[in-house]
Amino acid sequence: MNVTLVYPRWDYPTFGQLQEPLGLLHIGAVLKARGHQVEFFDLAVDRIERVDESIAHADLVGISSSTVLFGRAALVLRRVKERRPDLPVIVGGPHATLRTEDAVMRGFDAAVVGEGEYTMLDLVEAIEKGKPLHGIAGSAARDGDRVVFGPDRGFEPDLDVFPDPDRTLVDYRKYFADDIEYVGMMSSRGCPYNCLFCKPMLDKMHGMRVRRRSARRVAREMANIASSLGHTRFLFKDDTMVLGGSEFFVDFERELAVAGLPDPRWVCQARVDQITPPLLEQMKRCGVEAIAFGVESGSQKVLDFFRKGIKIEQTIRTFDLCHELGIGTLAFVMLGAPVETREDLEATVRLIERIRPDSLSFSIATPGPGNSLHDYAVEQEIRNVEAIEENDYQYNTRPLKLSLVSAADVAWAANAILDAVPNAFYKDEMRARANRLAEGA
Ligand code: B12
Ligand code: SF4
Repeated sequence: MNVTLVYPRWDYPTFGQLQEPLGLLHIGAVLKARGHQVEFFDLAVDRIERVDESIAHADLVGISSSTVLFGRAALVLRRVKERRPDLPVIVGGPHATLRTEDAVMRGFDAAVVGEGEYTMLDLVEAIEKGKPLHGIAGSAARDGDRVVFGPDRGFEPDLDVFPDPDRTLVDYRKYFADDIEYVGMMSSRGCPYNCLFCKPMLDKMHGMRVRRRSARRVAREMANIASSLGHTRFLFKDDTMVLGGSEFFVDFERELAVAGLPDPRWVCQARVDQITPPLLEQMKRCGVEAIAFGVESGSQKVLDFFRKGIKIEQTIRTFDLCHELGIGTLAFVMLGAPVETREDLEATVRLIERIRPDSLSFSIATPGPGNSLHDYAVEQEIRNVEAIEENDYQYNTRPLKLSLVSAADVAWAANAILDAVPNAFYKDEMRARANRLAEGA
């Protein structure tokens, strides 16, 4: 079958190095392994007219969408159906997982819940055989006026059985910016923590248990990328790559050498409470250049409200350790908690001044579908934005009604933390966002 895969990042305000949508590259890989032909378009770098050309000879379209992109996913759906009403269009990714029924009612022929590799293959088989799409495990589809869910698919326990994401579908030259040339990787799926702005949503996407790929498979994938594409810098997108402690990285160091890639450079995300000196030293031996940490706030009260499960002292200790070992740091900060006061914002500014991250990025606490912050905001009647798709964590600046601070206070804190980090990436763009906060947009 000919399958057209689309990432609908169409006119989405973004900056910095674009990241390849790994989920669709995984779907592309399993389809190709079964002998299907795949064309892939990311509308951040490809013109929509190329999708029009592709669907002229396609048997199926697959779209991946987060919540913020869902309106754009629906536009692509409409455009496809205007040209080829007969062509099945399937949606997967975070929004289809979290708002499955809505996705089907919006007109998609099927919506995939959670991990998509096996479900996509079953849907393709059903289409090939002319069978109905409803009733397939891990998906939902319309049967007359009803949305019918297939049985729960669960999650593949052994991630090593999946093929590597198919990177031949992507032209990395379109993604790299300035000196930033990272190829995205994933060494695990899932996270055992319980942050208010993330859980239980993430469990629906990646399962309750953390599943890891073997160090050998990860190292081999990196070596293949180095030999086929010539890239040796990687960005691990795992939520909890360092959860397994030093053990994984001891294996990783050995496997990188076996795979013929002794000196890769990579960056990852981690929690401050996971870091120990031996772990950091072992990560350094494996090539870590920088780590991004969810610092979130300098107020313990706000951290506890977010159910973040970290202590301010752990943040300070971890940043000190990284500085000592020459490992770069990025701090993610979350402003706009409904319990936050001016004093809490000042504590956050002081913490950032104290830990001196090399770079920084701030978001605004946003009630997304399926996260506990959303339930809290509904209960407390403090949502400012009713339509969930209109929330986007950065550009929609007032997702919650804040009663303890003003928009100007939040903007002040955003500007002050940027002032404290002279070399933050994309500082001008973040400054512009901070200033929009002050306007109370
Ligand atoms: C890397 C990342 C980014 C990167 C790159 C995004 C990209 N191009 O992929 C950047 C930094 C740009 C980013 C930005 C944002 N992100 Co982000 N991001 C992630 C992260 C950490 C990893 C994504 C990933 O590659 N996963 C690995 C792949 C294998 O999983 P997957 O994409 O889910 O795909 C699987 C299934 O979903 C399914 N599937 C996916 N697509 C399709 C399509 C079809 C047809 C089928 C059948 C199946 C299928 O099958 C895949 C394989 O099993 C996730 C958290 C996470 N753990 O997934 C958050 C996450 C997706 N991001 C999130 C958010 C909120 C954002 C932002 C809105 C934040 C902001 N404004 O700053 C923006 C919006 C970006 C956008 N355009 O959508 C939320 C999404 C919540 C939601 N309801 O949509 C997540 C879940 C984080 C969280 N815990 O809140 N993000
Ligand atoms: S925010 Fe990070 S640490 Fe917290 S639950 Fe989500 S993935 Fe886990």
